[in-house]
Amino acid sequence: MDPKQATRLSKFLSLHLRHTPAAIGLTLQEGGWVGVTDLLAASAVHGMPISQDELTEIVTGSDKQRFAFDADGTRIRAQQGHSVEVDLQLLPAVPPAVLYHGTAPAALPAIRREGLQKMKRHHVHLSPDAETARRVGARRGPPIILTVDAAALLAAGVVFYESGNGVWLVEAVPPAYLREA
Ligand code: HQG
Repeated sequence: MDPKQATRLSKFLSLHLRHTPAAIGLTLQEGGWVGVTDLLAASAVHGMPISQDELTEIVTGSDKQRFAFDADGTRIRAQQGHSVEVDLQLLPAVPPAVLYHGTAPAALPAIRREGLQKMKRHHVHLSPDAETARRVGARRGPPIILTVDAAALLAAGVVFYESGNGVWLVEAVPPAYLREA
């Protein structure tokens, strides 16, 4: 598929599998799943026809593994990043001792004051390595990389979840657990 078309379809899927399923007549099932047939039909009706092959290419070819099929391939979901209320049924997991968060200079004063907040998403997103965090931060300008003392947060009782694509999710990170790299 032409990369521009892949990006266009991927953005459409992100929008409706994370944020506005109802806008194309979908309801996310428990776990954030929707039927593949329902999704393809709804997309076509709403001006974005996607073939089964294109969908498979987006799911398997996405650099960030944004989407996943279920075991028998009949349902699809976004792995993380939702703003709609959904229980992704993620299991608590033990994170690496250090995690990273990439952000923008403009957010720093507030982050120093309040720590990392989940803002519009369900969780704060943390990266397993500094390079990934740099890329996340660079979406908003020159990136700032923060180091998160995940071991200390875990010891303090904070629950960590790992999304299917290697993003670590937490409710919040207080300023005491952050260091500016
Ligand atoms: C910042 C993309 C002010 C936070 C990426 C970030 C990632 C605060 C922004 C994934 C704050 C929220 C997630 C506070 C945090 N005051 N600003 N107290 N606490 N912030 O997009 O982590 O392409 O919701 O630093 O690659 O940037 O969607 O989160 O700048 O993996 O698959 O508030 O989204 O993946 O922004 O990105 P976001 P994020 P996808």
